[in-house]
Amino acid sequence: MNTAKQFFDKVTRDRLNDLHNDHVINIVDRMVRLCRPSKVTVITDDAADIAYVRRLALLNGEEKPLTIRGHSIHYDGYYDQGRDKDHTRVLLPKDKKLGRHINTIDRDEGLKEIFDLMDGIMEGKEMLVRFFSLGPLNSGFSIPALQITDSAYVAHSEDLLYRSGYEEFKKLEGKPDFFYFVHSAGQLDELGKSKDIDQRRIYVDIEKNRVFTINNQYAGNSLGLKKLALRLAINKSNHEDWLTEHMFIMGVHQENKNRTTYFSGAFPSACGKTSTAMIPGQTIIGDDIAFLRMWHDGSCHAVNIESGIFGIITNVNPVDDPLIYQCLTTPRELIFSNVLVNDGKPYWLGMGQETPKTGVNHFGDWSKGKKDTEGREIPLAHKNARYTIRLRELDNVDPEAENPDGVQIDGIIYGGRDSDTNVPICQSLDWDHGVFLGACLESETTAATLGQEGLRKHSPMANLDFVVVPLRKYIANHFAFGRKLQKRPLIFTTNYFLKDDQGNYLLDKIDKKIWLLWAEARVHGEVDALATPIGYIPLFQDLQAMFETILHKPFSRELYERVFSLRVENLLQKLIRIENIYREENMPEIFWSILRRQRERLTTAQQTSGADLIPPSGLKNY
Ligand code: SPV
Ligand code: MN
Repeated sequence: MNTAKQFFDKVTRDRLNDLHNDHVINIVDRMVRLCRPSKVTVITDDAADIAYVRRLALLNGEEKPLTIRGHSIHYDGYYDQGRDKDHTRVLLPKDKKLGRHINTIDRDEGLKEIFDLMDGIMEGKEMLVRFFSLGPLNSGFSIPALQITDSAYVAHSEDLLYRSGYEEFKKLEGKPDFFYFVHSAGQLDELGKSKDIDQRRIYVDIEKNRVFTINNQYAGNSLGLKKLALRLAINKSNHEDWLTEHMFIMGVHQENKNRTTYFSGAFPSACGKTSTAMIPGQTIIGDDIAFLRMWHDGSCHAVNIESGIFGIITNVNPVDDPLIYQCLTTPRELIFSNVLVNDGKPYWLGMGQETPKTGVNHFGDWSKGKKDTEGREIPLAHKNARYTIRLRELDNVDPEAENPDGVQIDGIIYGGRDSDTNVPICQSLDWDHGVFLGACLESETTAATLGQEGLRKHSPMANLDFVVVPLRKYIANHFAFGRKLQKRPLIFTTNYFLKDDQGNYLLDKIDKKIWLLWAEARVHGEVDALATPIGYIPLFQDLQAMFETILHKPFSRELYERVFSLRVENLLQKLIRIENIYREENMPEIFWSILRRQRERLTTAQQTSGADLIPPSGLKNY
């Protein structure tokens, strides 16, 4: 019989044995026997080991060096450019029910299928075994995670995005309290792309805190610690008493005020989450995933489980995202994915400069006008093309980013891509109302997931794709979390995407800085607000002054009246959609009572004003 031992050299064996954790050894053993790599390499926290991973990615062609020092390019497959929701399934034990929003497969059936597909999947390849910490080192928030992969690109990306945690695993003292992820890019074609794309599978086993993912390379599918760990952590936190959220964490700073106020914010993919966290003048802790817990003093503390950014590069240009642009054009360790490369230089959509007519992109050799096999014109780069960097590379990283105690969160933002319904910024009436607004979040789909763009989709707390517990449980956990807190963060909604009838955006991208700073001022009780049926909105004179002093541009009363109008009919329509979604979810009564009151307030306003669209000047204070 094959024993795992024959694949291991002494160094590998010693490194595993040094962890004194039989669970780890058994998992690695089992996966080696199943996947049959030609070599197994265990990576510790040592700088030389970590450098080996990057070298390997360059050596085997998964990444290619670019002209600027430290930059490299990786291409996922042409059909592997976003999260694959159809093939991401939760393995469901016979006695469990989770809810309609979750794509499931019978657990026994799923395990059999995936193990059959994984049989010998790493033949001829090197298996990398890596250890990470989801969250800061030495932190009560954090969860150790074991990653097994045959992709040096995946292991390298994770090195940029997560804290190395080999030593953290030793602290487990043999316990099985960790997540694990097994990935294989599968058979590769001559360009290094995953060949068996029809056998792409991402199977999430919440029973055993593990995920198997094969025949893919796009980070949202392949990197265990990103969206796969998010799903496992949502399951764990919702069976305990804390929150795992699809949120940035940032320090908000008013000019001339010597304080930092921490906010977290949940936005669906490609809706301004990273660019909010990277607004000039602010500091970033994380841009994607946060763990939130009640702290000893009754406040809410949060940590970033990551230590890097896997950001969308489309439309990053010196005007709209100066900090990110600067970082993408200077030497540092950085992986571009799915952009066009010409003469060692990367090009992407919306970069604000001339782009070449030829090069190599996610399709292969590209020239302008080239069509794919379905006859569609291939853009110069994919809309969901990305960059991967370490946060500590950035000048605007917050000094508390590695604090094992996290930071105190005083404001929470829920934002969606919504062309015609919500106002640019609104503060909820209270915590429960804020949870309700988060639960009602809708957004128009983007290229970050495979499938059609521009469809309005409901995504509670921008987290629906990852919620692997019943929605009732997930939302109820939010209500309960706030109820326990003695110092509750204020909750806001934002919408950066309002459009006029011709489809033009009504606001500039940079205007989001004002909404954020207004919210910060609300936390400190420094500005008044107008109470409306949907919550508190800013007063014109405050915004006018802020636009003037902060952005040095005028903000007209006319624009204020327009963007802060209550689109009552659309808001009421939205409540109908929300009601239909949650009707089947057996929601707690508090949810329904908030919805009823929200509807009553809107209907009364509609009747009082006799209009479907009520500008702030037409609203009486509620
Ligand atoms: C997102 O799409 O929300 C991301 C990138 O953060 S992915 O890894 O694809 O999830
Ligand atoms: Mn995300």
